[in-house]
Amino acid sequence: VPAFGQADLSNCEREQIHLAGSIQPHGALLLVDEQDLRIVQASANAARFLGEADPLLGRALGDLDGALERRVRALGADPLDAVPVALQCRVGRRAVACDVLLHRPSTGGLVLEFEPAGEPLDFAEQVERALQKLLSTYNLQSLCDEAARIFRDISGYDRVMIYRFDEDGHGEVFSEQRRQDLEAFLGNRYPASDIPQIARRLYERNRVRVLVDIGYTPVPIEPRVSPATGLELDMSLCVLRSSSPIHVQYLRNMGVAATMVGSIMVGGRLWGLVSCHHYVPRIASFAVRAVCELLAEALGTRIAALESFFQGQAEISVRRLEQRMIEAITRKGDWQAALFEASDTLLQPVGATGAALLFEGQVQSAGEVPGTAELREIGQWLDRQARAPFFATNALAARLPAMGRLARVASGLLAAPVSTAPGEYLLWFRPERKHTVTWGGDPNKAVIVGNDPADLSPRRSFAQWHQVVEGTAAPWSARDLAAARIIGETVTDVVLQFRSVRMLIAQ
Ligand code: BLA
Repeated sequence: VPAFGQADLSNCEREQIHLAGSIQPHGALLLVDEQDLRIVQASANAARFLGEADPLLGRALGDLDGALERRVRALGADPLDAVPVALQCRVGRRAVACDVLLHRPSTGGLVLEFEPAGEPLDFAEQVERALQKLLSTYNLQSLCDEAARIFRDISGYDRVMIYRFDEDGHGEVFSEQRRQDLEAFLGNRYPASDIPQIARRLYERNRVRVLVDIGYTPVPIEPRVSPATGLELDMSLCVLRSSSPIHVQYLRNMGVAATMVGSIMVGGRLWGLVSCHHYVPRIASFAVRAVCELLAEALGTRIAALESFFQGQAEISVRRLEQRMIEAITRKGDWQAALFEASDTLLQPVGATGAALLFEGQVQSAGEVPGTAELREIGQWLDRQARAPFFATNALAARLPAMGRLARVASGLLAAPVSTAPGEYLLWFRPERKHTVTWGGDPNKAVIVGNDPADLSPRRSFAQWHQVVEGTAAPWSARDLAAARIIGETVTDVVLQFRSVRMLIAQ
């Protein structure tokens, strides 16, 4: 496992970023013993930052600031493990106002992080207006556009992106607000490997990260290993934590000088990020970060609400579809026409771009689908598979190489048998992801995808994404599968009724 700062592009997925052992220099960090509040570890700049002439190790916190010590003691067994607690203090002879964040790391002791106090800002009105706007938005795109505007207003960063993950962890710039003269990143796609799993898990806990100046020299924590525990400090929840050098290089190659990134959590999962870039160094004070954290939380909650609303809508429209088909049968009408006449109801709940019905030797379709001969071939191939009630893939060509030439329209396939007879299926299709996005420039133009962090860039990432998603469609979500399953079962019922009605008539 590569230690912090030792990773290259071949193993950066496993870099121990929470054991950074160093901080950014705009603040200072102390680790104190939880019992006697004596200093066990300190960032190398701490004495100077706190205006202390003598070395800090071994001294009591109260020796630096009696009031701070009393307040730390008063916190007692507050739930410091999950969220840092914010305090204020004044340090040094000039009594410089500081924000102090206090938390209990998994490796023991108490961490105190000192930062210059931000300007006293009153966000109450702005926050109220922002929440009202977020709550009165009824579709995902306008919600995220509004959120990007709000974050840019409040944070003042040059660029704010709402970065959304798909089921495979690949990312898309879903929404963007930027300074007019900056190149647009809206719509760009990046592979999951740009943000390692370890980092994603960290971001579920630490909801706002700030990099104040990409050009910084990290300040080491001394001693690196705690003499009390023999462990390196777990910096998961430290706001001053040094960032992975690989990520810093990535940002440097983009010309970015400072970032603030917030986590968007939906249903307990990291749905995406609010990623703010600035082109000169920039500090986001504790107050600004706190407001952004709150708004990111509100955004996640609103996204969850919209998603469950759409889920409800999808269920309703599937029920209507069912009704239409049953009515068609009872009126001796054409249930297949009923299924295809409002093709949106057939496609939208499943998130498909095409659908086809293979039934009694006939083929009907809607949207983008392969040709009739190929559809029949797929049906025959499905017959030869173990006859599960349901089949799903997002890389059809990997399962059925003959379909490679159809990747563009049919990389994703969902199949529900509609009867026990061979070759009778309802099919849904999705296109290859590669072809679902455009990019300013030729994505196939050679881009070095070697092992050198100096080559990291959005262009390289996009080329990588292209390679990774070759021959695959966006994966079917649990929701897509559920909707398809319901429609498939409905059609199976309808087929049964249709055939028994026909038999009755024939007798
Ligand atoms: C972290 N990489 C990140 C983060 C983003 C990106 C948003 C999270 C930063 C944070 O939350 O503070 C990626 N940033 C992007 C992308 C854009 C952007 C795609 O602005 C596009 C506009 N990074 C790589 C590669 C590796 C890598 C190939 O590109 C290694 C496999 C590693 N990325 C990497 C690491 C982190 C990271 C280790 C964690 C940084 C940290 O928190 O210390």
